Formats: sequence, structure tokens, C-alpha cells
Amino acid sequence: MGLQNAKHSKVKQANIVMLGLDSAGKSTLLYKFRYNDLFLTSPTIGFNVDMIETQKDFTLTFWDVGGQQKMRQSWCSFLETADGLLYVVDSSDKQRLEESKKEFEVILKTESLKGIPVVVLANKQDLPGAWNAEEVTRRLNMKKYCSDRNWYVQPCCAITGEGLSEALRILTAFTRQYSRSKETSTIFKEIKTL
Ligand code: G3D
Ligand code: MG
Repeated sequence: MGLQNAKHSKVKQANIVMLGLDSAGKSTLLYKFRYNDLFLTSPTIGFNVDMIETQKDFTLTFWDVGGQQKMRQSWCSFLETADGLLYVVDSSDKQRLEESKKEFEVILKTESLKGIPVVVLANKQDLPGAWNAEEVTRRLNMKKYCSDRNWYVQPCCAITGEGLSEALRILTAFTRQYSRSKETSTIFKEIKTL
């Protein structure tokens, strides 16, 4: 792409990889995003892909790659093309939050995800005793581990849809900005070769 073209090109879509432990609510969220309705879910075998037009000229493509143990090894191959990470946490499952934090740390250290924006969904806020966004932020050590990128923790409920439009709005803003910064670095590279 020439310098002139790169400058004027408009980012039209971004790839969002959805990760999180099994049962965090990823599949339910994806269906809710798309249909604004509740679907019966079954454990994801392989992966689900869905595109959502979040702005008139902009689409987010969500990759729900499954959270079961055997799928975790294949996460990395999906990360190569990601423009954003949507990390889903079951805020009511206090026993597994530590496990989720460990996974999250591994994901953030992945080379291909360096600097990629992150929205954490503190899901299942409808369940009694669910940790709120502040508590999830603290327990996932967000401030430390995400200091090199844009991040946000959004409380939500995949069943009612509460908090999801905010999450989509933030994800859209973050990924547009991130894509633009990728574009800028492309321009810089081209200038260097002139
Ligand atoms: P996953 O794709 O991350 O593995 P699923 O998770 O979307 O399959 O969801 C796992 C279970 O959690 C499902 O229940 C689903 O209905 C439930 N769930 C998802 N989000 C919420 C939420 O916000 N609140 C509550 N209360 N439950 C939620 P089942 O019973 O089918 O296992
Ligand atoms: Mg699933």
C-alpha cells in the first residue's frame, strides 16, 4: 500500500478474539450480541464466528474459540490476527477466578497480543455474591498486567444483555484507535524506506 493510500484508508473491520474459561458465558454473549435474544448453548466444539456491525462503517468479527481444556492449545493460532481481546470472566465463580487470572496472564504475555486492547467482561452480575467490576479489576491485577495497552472492565449479564452495548462501544473505540495506530506504524515504516 502506498503512503498516500495508507493515509486515506479507512479501517472497516476488526477481529476480536473471545477468551475465558469454559462456562464463563462466551457463547451466550455472542448469541446475545447477535440476536439480542437468549439461546440455549452447548459447549463450543471448535469455534463460533460472528460479525456485528457496531457502527455504520465498522464491523467487529468475534471469534469464540472455546474454553475447554483441549481447546486452549489452539488459542494462539487465533491470536495472530486479533485487533482486540474480549476476556470473559464468571464473576460469581470465586473458586475459578484464580484459574482464570492465570490464563489471562499467559494470554497477555503472548507475543502476538502485545499492546492489543482488552475489554474484560465481568459476566454473571445477576448471580448473588458476584464480584463487581472493581473487585474483578483488582483480582485480575489489571493495572499491572495491562499497563501497556488500553483496557476496561465492564460488568455485564449475558442473559439480560445488561452492560453489553457499553462493552461493544468501548471495544469499537479501542480497536479503531488500535487499528489506526497500526496504520501509523505502517506509514512510519514506509517513510523510513523512502
Ligand atoms: P462458554 O461459552 O464460555 O463455555 P456458555 O459459556 O455461554 O456456554 O455459558 C455457560 C453457562 O453459563 C450456561 O448455563 C449459560 O446459560 C450461563 N450463563 C452465561 N452467562 C450468564 C449470566 O450472565 N448469568 C447467568 N446467571 N448465567 C449465565 P448452562 O446452565 O446452560 O450451563
Ligand atoms: Mg462456548
